[in-house]
Amino acid sequence: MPIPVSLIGAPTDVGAGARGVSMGPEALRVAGLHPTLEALDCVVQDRGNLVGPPNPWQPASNGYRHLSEVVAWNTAVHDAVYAELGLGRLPILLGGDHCLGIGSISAVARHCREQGKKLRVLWLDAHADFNTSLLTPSGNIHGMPVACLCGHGPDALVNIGGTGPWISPQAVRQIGIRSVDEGEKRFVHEMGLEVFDMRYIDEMGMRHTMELALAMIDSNTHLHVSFDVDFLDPDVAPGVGTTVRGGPTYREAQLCMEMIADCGRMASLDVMELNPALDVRNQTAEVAVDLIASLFGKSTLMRR
Ligand code: 5AB
Ligand code: MN
Ligand code: MN
Ligand code: MN
Repeated sequence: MPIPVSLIGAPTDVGAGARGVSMGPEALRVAGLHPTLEALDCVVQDRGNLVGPPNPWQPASNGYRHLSEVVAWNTAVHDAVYAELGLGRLPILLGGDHCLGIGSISAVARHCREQGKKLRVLWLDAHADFNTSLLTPSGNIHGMPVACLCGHGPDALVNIGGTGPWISPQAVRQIGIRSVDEGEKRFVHEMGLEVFDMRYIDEMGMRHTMELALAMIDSNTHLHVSFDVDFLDPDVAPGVGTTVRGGPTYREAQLCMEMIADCGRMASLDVMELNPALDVRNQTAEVAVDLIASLFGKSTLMRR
């Protein structure tokens, strides 16, 4: 059965520490995302790009950079993602920086609340993105979305689109983590987030990691994948603002995506933090599109 997919571009870097992820949506389109999905039995609608305020590039105030702009962009993302889910379509958010995971996942959680569905969020990232205004070393809100979604953040973000908190830490599985700030680390433990960090993946392997991350997902579970491209090792994905050495290889990442596809429950996706200004000949966008193809069932041996 063909899958109805909607592409939603969110060209902003208001939540990031480096400029340039605002060009991510176009780079993914140039790398052939739309035809790639169509070849995998998706019926694709490109909804174009959302609009929002420009990046004022100001220092942090009260622990946040650009809070009002971040709220405006996330409101637009929330509304767009929520609308696509209501149409029975699978939204793919093309970021843009990862602060937009707040708008996207709050919309998914709202949809699940209304439909009586369980939600599982896979957070593929080098970072835990669990900072608060008191813990953050930067004030950049792309380092805070998971905390905001769990109720730890400013009211305007915690309650975006309705009454938050939108998720509990128990709904989240983080994979690929290898850079967490000191205070953030303590808070991750305190809140009981389930983290499969790189040490875990090194020792246990990606297969075992994904078996655990996908455990207990049933036919009533909505699986959301939030893919920060800096999840990948910088050798294969240099085009991101915050590279961290020692990430999953190309094949480990492919296996991760293939196992998500096999579970058959992915119903929404974010592709975030791609920075074409730091890329070489759009190679990181091309790798991202390859991995998205695997998420949608492309398998090396055509098992389907
Ligand atoms: B990303 C850092 N922890 O809070 C902070 O790329 C980096 O969305 C956050 O994962 C990286 O500023 C945010 C140092
Ligand atoms: Mn992130
Ligand atoms: Mn990251
Ligand atoms: Mn980043």
